[in-house]
Order: sequence, then C-alpha cells, then structure tokens
Amino acid sequence: MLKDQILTELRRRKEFCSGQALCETFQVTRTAVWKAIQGLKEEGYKIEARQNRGYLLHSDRDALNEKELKAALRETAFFRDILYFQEIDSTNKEAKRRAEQGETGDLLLVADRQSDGRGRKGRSWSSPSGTGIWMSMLLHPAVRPEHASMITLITALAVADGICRVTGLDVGIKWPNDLVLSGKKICGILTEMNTDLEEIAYVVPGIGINVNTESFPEDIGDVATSLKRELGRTVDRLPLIAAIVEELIQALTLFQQTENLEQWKARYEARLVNLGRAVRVLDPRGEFSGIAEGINEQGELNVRREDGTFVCVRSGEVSVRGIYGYV
Ligand code: BT5
Repeated sequence: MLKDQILTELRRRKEFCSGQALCETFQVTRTAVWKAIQGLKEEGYKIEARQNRGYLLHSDRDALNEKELKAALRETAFFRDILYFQEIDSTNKEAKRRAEQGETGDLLLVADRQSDGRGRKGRSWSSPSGTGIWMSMLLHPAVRPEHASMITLITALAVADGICRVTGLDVGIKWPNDLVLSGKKICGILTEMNTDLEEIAYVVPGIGINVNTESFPEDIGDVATSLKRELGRTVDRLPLIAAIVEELIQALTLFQQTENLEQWKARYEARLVNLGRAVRVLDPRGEFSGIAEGINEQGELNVRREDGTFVCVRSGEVSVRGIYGYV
C-alpha cells in the first residue's frame, strides 16, 4: 500500500522529503501522495508538511495504530487478536459485546480515546485522545469463579511493574484497583465478568493510565496525576503498552496454574500504599475503620479493627478510603 511505502521512506530519510520526490519514487500523483499523508496523520503519525521542503516524520514511537501495536507486542500469541480503535465508547464495553456475540478467543483491545469510559459503579472515566492508555483484555481463564477477583490485583501489580520498568517510577498500589504516585491516581482498573456458580464465561480487566495528560477536568484535578506530570517529560505509549502487556501475559499465565497470590504477596505488599495505615472500609453492611496489615493469598485486605478483631476484606464488596485524604 502506498501509505506503508511512504511511511517507510519517511522513516528512512529522517529529514524533509519533497512531495515531488515521493511522486517520482512511487510513480504516483501529488494527490495520491497527499491522500496517503492525510491517512497516516489520521492513524496518529506526526507528519509535518512545509512549503518548499515537503514532509517530515516526527518520532513515531507514540503513534498508536493496529500495525504499530502488533509490531510492538512481540508475544501476540497469547491473544487471538489485538484490536485498535481510534475512538470507541469503552474498551470494556466492546470486549463484553464481543464476548456476548460469541467470541471465544482472548482479545486485547486498545483505544486512543473513549467517549464513554467507565469506572466502578458506572462512574465516568476521563479518557481523552493522545495522552493515555485505555485498554481491556477479554479473557476466558480456566479458574474458579470465586478466584476471579484476584485477577484485578494481578493486573494492578503487572501494570505497576511495567510502568516501573519503563519509567523507573516507584508506582504504589491502593488496594485493590488503583495505582498511585505522590498520593494521586495515575491508573484505575475495572474488572468485569460473567460467571455462574460453576465456571467463568469471561473476564474483562480494563486498564486506564494517564500517561501524558497535562491538565485534568476540574472534578478530578485534585485526585489525578499522570506519568508526564510526575516525570517532567513525555512518555511514549507504545513501548509502555508493550512492557505492561508482557508483564500481564506472564502473570496471567502463572495465575491460571496456581489460582492464588502466594507468588505475588510480597511484591504486592511492597507496593501497597495502604500498608500499616488507617483505612475506612466502606462496607454497604456497615462502615468501619482499622489498620491495613497486608493481603492474604486470596487477595483480601487484612484489616485490624479498632477493637482488635481481624477482618479479611474482599475486593468487589467494598471501597477503602485512607482516613487522611485519597490514599
Ligand atoms: C476506576 O474506577 O478506577 C476504574 C477505571 C478503569 C478505566 C479503564 S480505561 C479502559 C477500560 N474501559 C473503560 O470504560 N474502563 C476501563 P473507580 O475506582 O470507580 O474510579 C473512578 C473515579 O476516578 C471517578 O469517579 C473519578 O473521580 C476518578 N477519575 C475519572 N477519570 C480519571 C482519570 N483519567 N484519572 C484519574 N482519576 C479519574
């Protein structure tokens, strides 16, 4: 395809390349070149056009599209397919739709923008274009339904490890589903599933990461941060997605064999920002306060209540708030 040929040529040249030269190289018209360039821009490539000089491709490591994504993810065999959407309502919703329509393979779905991104309990998740990683997996794991909630914790740890590997940032985990830096949220995880008593039909862990966000909507300005804000520089999304997906594949493969968190407990607790801190458990059956003392092998948060009794708090049932602010 002309688009691919032009992309390869611009990459090779690493400097301005005139429209005329491209026409001659590929034996096509100016209009065809112009159209191909527009197409590449729509796919997210940053191509500068200057009069008398032609076209220049700026670093394209951040261009998100299906081809780049598949190229960046070496170990694609884990997923039956990798899907990219420039815009979609929500990657979680799309994953569930595909499952309900009969998709039996595992999928990775990545979007540049979500028009209706969601958090837990239908809360909205800000997912603008060009700055974040909004992705979901459609999984059909061979694990018992009561063990599925551990997938959220495993996902959180894998994402934290991936971010740390690429950026060096020491990402914390707020049990069970938030990643935090400087006491603010950089990532949220929403795991949805369809199970009956006997088996899991499918699980959809959805991951939202603020990567290069500079300013947030007013209502989340105090609680949200991004990797760029914390690092003071832009982070390319593609290598980050690749590192995170690698961690996820490793962890999920191992989890299906063990179905408990024994292997992860120590590493999870090392990142756990709640550890040793006061938490308020927002249990619909009655709120209570205590000190978070770590997790058990089922992924429950161990909380010592003020009266000295010990409670294992299951994820999915409750929210946990730090008594002093967000964490
Ligand atoms: C979450 O919910 O943290 C889960 C977020 C999951 C998002 C991913 S993106 C890909 C996939 N597709 C989806 O539609 N969802 C998943 P929760 O713990 O309920 O937190 C939601 C709250 O976080 C909101 O009520 C806001 O206060 C705040 N919030 C919204 N957008 C945010 C953002 N971009 N960064 C940080 N905080 C945000």
